[in-house]
Amino acid sequence: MTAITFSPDVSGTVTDGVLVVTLDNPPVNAASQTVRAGIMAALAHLNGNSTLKAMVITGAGKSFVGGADIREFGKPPVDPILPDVVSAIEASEKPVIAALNGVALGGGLEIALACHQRIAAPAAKLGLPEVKLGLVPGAGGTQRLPRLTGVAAAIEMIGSGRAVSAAEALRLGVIDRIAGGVLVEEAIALAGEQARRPTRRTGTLPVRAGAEADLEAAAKKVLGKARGQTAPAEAIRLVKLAAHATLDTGLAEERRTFLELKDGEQARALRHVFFAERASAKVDGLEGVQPRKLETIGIVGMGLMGSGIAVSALDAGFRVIAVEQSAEAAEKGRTRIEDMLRKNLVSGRIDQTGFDARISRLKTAGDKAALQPADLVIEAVFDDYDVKATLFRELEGIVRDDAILATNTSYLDPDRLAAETRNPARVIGLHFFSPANIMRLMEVVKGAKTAPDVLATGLQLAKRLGKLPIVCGVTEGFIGNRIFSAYRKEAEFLLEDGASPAEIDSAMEGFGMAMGPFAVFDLAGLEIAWARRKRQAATRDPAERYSVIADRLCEAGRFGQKAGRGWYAYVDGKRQEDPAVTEMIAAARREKGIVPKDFTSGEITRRLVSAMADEGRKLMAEGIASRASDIDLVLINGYGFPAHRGGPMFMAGIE
Ligand code: 3H9
Repeated sequence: MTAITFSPDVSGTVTDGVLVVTLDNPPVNAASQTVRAGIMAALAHLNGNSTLKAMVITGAGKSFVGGADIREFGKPPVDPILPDVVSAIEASEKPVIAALNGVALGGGLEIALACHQRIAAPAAKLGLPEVKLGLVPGAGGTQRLPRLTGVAAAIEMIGSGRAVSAAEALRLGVIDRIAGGVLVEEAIALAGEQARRPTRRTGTLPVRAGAEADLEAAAKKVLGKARGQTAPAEAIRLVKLAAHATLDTGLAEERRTFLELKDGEQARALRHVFFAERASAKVDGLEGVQPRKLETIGIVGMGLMGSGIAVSALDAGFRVIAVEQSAEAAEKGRTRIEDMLRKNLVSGRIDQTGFDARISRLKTAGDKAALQPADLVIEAVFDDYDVKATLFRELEGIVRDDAILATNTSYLDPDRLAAETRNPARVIGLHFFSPANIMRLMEVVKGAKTAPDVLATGLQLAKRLGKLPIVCGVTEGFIGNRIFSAYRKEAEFLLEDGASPAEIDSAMEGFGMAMGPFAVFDLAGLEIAWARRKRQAATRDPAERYSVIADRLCEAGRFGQKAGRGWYAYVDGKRQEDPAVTEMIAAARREKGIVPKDFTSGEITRRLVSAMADEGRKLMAEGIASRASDIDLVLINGYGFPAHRGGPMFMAGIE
């Protein structure tokens, strides 16, 4: 069988009169210009050659097509553009079958939707994730998908950007078959069948509008999560348009919207986040370093954090040994972990078999000696230096010499802790965020003496847990909490200068933060930061600006939401402004002779975001963060910074 070359990454072979076209553009078969040109050449070959009756398109490697080539988005489009390729596929005289061997995302699914039949491998994943890049599908997705699934399902899929499994795609009508055996062979057989039938073109199918209530419910769900993003609402508008406009009108409007969004600020920011995530996985000095074997994770402390870490590790398939100080405390911890797993069972996130498997991999004990088989032990005990130092020394006498010791401290110095042990090279910081089974961010703290394979193992653990690991050096609070402290300080200076807690919170929420700073301080409790400020008092530069308002709140017992009062008063759990706090702020202003001024929300957000970026600059200069984009990812994934703004460093233009 001789291969026909259509472009550098598109080739074909012929079997039983069917042209089998393979796209081969590693790493994910993105629909780059040469792929698009290759498909056009293959279509011309198919329709110009009387010995051929149909065509199958499939992908080499793990992906069918991972989408349009995102790297081309900053540049002017080059012909043939994807919408034209997709239209040419749909218009083909002879049938074209999509054989979906792996992920078919964005433009990849749009190519498949224009094919006349779709058959998928059982493990294939299909989706239109463009909204996650601040876009709408730009090659017919908003017009063709509803013709197959109905409007409500298309709103949900496109508006959320969620990928579906082959089984769900079949149920929704996105694909026609799931291959039971060899995908391409079955696709060739399907092509043979189609060649004898009238061609079904997705674009000519009527749209099942469905019940208005279902449609509105789907739209509401999508918009509820969109928080300030433009693309999801635009996607809904376009899908609804499919129900009453002609295909051509719908496609033209989709293209116009796609191009407008593509050059917008939100899409630029989300593209930055996409590439930032890929860049964060590349860590200098780890090329060729093999991570250590990880099967059993030990956890010390089964409070909220330790239990969350245990659930995350059980979810990822690890064996977990979790210990507490006594059998009674261990039993309580076990109940907490089981309750968290049961919640996931009830919500349908895991099934009974999955629940049972997790429980069977969990061992709890009231004695640290049980940690002996662990490959890596994470301590999640009270954040006190002496407690942790004693624990690390004890662990050295229990675990194997090659087991890794990880601290989940938020503020203590992992290098100092490591120095308490005989082998500091096996100590690392793994800073999880609470709730640890949900939050995606994990700061992986590289100590001065952490061995490269220990760091590589920390990163691999994070990846297996489905987390986003960001490597950082040792500093008080690491990347996230150091920036958060700078943010806190600046928010308090803004109070002194004239803004109120509610004005600042409302400005930051309008900007897109999940919660405003003062609401967050109250939720987290004010006492930990107070204790830290007291610790730092002796070494603080007297010339440095310092706001006493938070200290006064703590002195008055206003420790936050749990205490019923903090920056706000909480009446029946509801947050409201408190005249007592207003007076404390006014008093602090008077003492410093500050004449309060009015701030617009734009001024508030600019000052706070600049304060974050300034601290980020310092972290880079100190070598704590290796890339500005890593800092953006920490803020976005751990502190509720809106992804569609790209992060404080992106906003400040710092690369
Ligand atoms: C679109 O399609 C618009 C259309 O509607 C309209 C057009 C007119 N382009 O994630 P990984 C790179 S919008 C360019 O680690 P995995 C990535 O940067 C697009 N490059 O692999 C990385 O490079 P490097 C809609 C891409 O196996 C490498 O591939 N599509 C693209 O864990 C490996 O990536 C999407 O939004 C791309 N489209 O996951 C899908 N995709 O090694 C985005 C990846 O140099 N992609 N790269 O750092 C994904 O979700 C995942 O990459 C995927 C593979 C699931 C495909």
